[in-house]
Amino acid sequence: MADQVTLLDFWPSMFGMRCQIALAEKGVEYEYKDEDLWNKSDLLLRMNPVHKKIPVLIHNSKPVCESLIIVEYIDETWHHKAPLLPSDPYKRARARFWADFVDKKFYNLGRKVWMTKGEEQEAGKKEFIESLKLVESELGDEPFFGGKKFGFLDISIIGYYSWFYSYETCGNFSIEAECPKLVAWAKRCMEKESVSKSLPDPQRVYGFALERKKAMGIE
Ligand code: GS8
Repeated sequence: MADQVTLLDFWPSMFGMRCQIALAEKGVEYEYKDEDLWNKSDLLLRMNPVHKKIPVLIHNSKPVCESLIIVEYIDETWHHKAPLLPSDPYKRARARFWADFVDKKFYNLGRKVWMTKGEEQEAGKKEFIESLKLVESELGDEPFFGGKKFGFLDISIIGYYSWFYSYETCGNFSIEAECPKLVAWAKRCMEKESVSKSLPDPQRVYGFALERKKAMGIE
């Protein structure tokens, strides 16, 4: 029987983008369901009763939660094509370390940049730029974080690129001026169809960010 694959997602989510890119790299066909996170579906609540968050991958009725775990699951399940994690254990550990670093830093610092003002925003911006620079140094002179090939760590980070315009506009700074190699890497990733088709238009993301700020009474 053919695999039944469904992705519960929400379009501006960099976590959901990771799953979309991994599925595209593997050429897996799936049903995409965009959730209303302010009115969650019964399916989402049943499939992720612990965190009640997207993304959730449902594979033959079985849910897999947490985006990095989902990307690893996709890599292991559809292992015949486009390996995403490095085969070398040390490189694999290193890719997981940096993906974990990105999860601990980028989302919350990014929110400080687009959601807050004044001193809090300035402090968030400073720490965000420091984190971006640390990640950029891991890239070195390679075309991708996976070396010559696009892989797990590239997938873990690239979704944030669709938010760069919002961070820059709300925070009044240029990520390209701070981290030119990182932005060149992001543009390289965008040449891949699996990435360009999975990332939303940065202007649309910015519109969403402004809507959220308005809804929360900021500005
Ligand atoms: C984060 C998912 C998440 O934050 C992962 O999958 O990697 N560590 C998880 N999902 C958010 C949407 S993206 O901002 C979410 O579903 N939020 C709903 C809620 O908090 O109620």
